[in-house]
Amino acid sequence: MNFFSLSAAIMLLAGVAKAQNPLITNQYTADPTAKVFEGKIYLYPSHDILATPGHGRLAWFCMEDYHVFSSPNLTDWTDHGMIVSQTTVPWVDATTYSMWAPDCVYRNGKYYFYFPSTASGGVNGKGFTVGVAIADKPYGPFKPLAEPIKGVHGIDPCVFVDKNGQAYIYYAQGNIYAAKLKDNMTELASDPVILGELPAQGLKEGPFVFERKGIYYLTYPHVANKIERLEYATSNNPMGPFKFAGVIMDESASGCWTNHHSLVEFKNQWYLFYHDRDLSPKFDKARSVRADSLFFNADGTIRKVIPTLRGAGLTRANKQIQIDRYSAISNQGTKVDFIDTANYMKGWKTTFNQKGAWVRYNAVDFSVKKLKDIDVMATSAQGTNVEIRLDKPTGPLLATAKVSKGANWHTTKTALLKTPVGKHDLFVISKDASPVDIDWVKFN
Ligand code: FUB
Repeated sequence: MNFFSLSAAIMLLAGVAKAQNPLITNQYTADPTAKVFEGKIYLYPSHDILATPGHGRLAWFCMEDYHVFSSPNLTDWTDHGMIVSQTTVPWVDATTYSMWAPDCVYRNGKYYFYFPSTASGGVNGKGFTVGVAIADKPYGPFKPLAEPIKGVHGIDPCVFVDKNGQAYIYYAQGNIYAAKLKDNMTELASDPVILGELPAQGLKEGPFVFERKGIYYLTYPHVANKIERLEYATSNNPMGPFKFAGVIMDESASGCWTNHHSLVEFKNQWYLFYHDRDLSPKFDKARSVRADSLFFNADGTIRKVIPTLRGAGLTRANKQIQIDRYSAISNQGTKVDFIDTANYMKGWKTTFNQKGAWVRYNAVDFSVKKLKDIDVMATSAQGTNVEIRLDKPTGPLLATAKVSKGANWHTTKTALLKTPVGKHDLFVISKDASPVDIDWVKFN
């Protein structure tokens, strides 16, 4: 690797290595399709950007390209960079910034990336249609086909390849449509039909189909009330009829109008990938991808997923542990806010303003050797003491950090009283009433 490609690789890794929610914090990401390819999780999201005069429709979705990300462990994420752009697809009208929710599947040695967008006048009718880009590797390079798929009018493509090799395409246009695909994966083999057996009222979009233990699951966002929630229906046939089976995730607590998702099994655990507006609290069309564990009941029904900040990945003790992505907090005296409301991408801080206030942060990996001390990145006007304990508020004391008084953020280094091994939950506890803001803690 030469100097320039090494620097580029380091840049792509920087800022995206997150074990918590949201997963990607250096750009907006939405509509996550997660797949397991070559032993890793590959994430194919949409890429929200903010429209500016002359570039996209103001105060609306604005998406010009796609990035692909991968992770060997749900903790370390690599951004492989841009794979398809509105300017590199021959049929896309590059003034529309409408590269909406994509999917990617593997078939016969190739990776097929499906994406909706708006065609230049005359191609395949007006409005959204679906194109295909093909690669030899899950991270590209992807070569877009010159024309979109004939006969598909809609958004949010999902392609499912059944055990017998038959491929199906699902997409949305108010309702959810399904059709068979030919073996070439780029042409319809049957006319699209509406899956009309789903709840009749309210927008349905973002279909994601998979099979588990002989049950075909059609999962989809649905506006059953005022904004989208994630629902699912099941069938014994990929073309249906599907029977409504339940809600996977309730409407967003933040009020994000859309949700869009995928389900994936990785290393014997199922995960739900979805999105919310973590990095854009005032504008819900600049979204961020999240992941949480998902569980099936013995009868194949899906247990509702409660969104967490902590997410699904283990956090290594010697990385910055963002305790504001907590697993639990004390009933009183703990608050989480943005560090800088002028730049939400700087992330969050935890404020303690009461003696005994605490944060629990689950699943820290202490398999790192020779840990000697801990850094606490904090600021406290009057100065204060912060305890770090393992597993419970009265668990083994690792250190008491004496945060000195002052207006600036600074790290306080404290020698460890014990060296933990294995996987533990971490408690960070305020020992005094004087307020303190904490950005992160990190073992060295
Ligand atoms: O990202 C644009 C659109 O918002 C998607 O296509 C929908 O599923 C919704 O998430």
